[in-house]
Amino acid sequence: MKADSVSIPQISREQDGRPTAPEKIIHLGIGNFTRAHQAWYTEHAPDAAKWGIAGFTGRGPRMSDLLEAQECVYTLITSGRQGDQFEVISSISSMHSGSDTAALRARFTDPDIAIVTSTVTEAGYKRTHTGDLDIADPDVAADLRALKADPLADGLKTVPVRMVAGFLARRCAAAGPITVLPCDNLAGNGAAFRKVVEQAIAEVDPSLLDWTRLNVSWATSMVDRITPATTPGDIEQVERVKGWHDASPVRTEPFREWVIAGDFPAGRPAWDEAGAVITGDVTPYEERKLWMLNGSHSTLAYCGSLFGYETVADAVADPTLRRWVNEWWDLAGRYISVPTDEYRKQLLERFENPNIRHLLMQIASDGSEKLPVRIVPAARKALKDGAPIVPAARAIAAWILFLTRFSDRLADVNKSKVVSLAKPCLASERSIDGEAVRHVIAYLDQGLASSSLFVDEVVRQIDEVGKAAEARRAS
Ligand code: CS2
Repeated sequence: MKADSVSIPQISREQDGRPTAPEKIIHLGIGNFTRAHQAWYTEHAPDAAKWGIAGFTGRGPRMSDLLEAQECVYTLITSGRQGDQFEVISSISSMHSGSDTAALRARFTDPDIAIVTSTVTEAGYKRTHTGDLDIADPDVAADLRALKADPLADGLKTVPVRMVAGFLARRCAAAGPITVLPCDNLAGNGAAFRKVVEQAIAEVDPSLLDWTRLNVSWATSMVDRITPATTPGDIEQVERVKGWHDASPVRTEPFREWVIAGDFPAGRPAWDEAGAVITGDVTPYEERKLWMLNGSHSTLAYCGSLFGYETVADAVADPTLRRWVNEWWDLAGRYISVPTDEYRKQLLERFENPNIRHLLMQIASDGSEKLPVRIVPAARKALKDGAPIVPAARAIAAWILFLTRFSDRLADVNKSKVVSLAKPCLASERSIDGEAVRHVIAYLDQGLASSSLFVDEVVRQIDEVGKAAEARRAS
């Protein structure tokens, strides 16, 4: 197949990759992260030839269109300080739009499917602040109605209800046990996912709960690999270096980590032989990763954008921002039960990687869903202990400033709500409205909002971060 008039051949499975493996894993939410992470681990497992992934996109069909057109293979560019390495990943066997519930149902009824994995983001769980399924969400409500009326309903929009559709089909087909292994960036993702799916089941057909109790095993995992969005430069580089056209290569860092806890009654790839850690308790690793890596990422995303930087590498090179990151790590590190010294050094090196252009704007998206899992838990602990709270208040203050300054470029699933809450905080040129600030904090966490000490510190930090950003932009 020719990609263009200059006759660059398109990447293909036969030429550049492996034969299609039989589908045994359903993945919900295929994006660049999964392609650099779970698909990499599956590719590098010794039994890769037996474990193919049926990929479903999270939202629109874009990624399935791109990958289907090139037989689901793509180039992974691993960018370290020393340069780039290229490899073809063949572990995705088929691609589908997330809304293709018929294709999803067909996979669930297949007894060979042993695992469902997900990277649907915090927002994809459709949770309320209490972690329950948000049945007032219009998409959730519409999906529940549709599936209740017709167990073969197509075009479902929300992940918890899509899972119910899959389980209904699997029960009907008596296709046997299955493991659900979420790979989303939130602590206790197995229990969190289970809760919303079981609540959706209770709404649609409570009798299915007896089946899921016997047939579904809920695993938990911590995932890590910094993976920016694909750029035109990545596509050009692959053409130049490898001599094939790939419309959707993925650039990632050399570092990767996957810690998994759970049972796999229908088996799993030998991911551990590719470096994944199988353990009984993921919690300390999840907290270390979420609070330290993702918490400092969010701090850099908001503060760094206000300072006028575009990438993580640029932001972390700024002495003030680097100090703020270290202060946040001091706060979070107190509450993490696994070692953090080496981890901190490694994080700095990863953030500084000059060959990864990780855009702050990409990380800044969906702060309303990210801050509650990245900043709030350690902030609450510090407040309770009387420990320093400034670094946590600073992250939230920077988010508030960011919401007011970048509302035109902001991507957030709760955008209109959070922007309207943030705007009154800085309604007057001269002063910050403490009550309005309390309301924004309450959106993230009621406990923090009920502490005047914390609210006052966020007010102070809005002022300090704002002034520091102004000074930096003026310099
Ligand atoms: C980032 C993460 O975009 C973000 O919010 O913090 O995607 C981060 O790069 C990954 O969790 C790294 O594993």
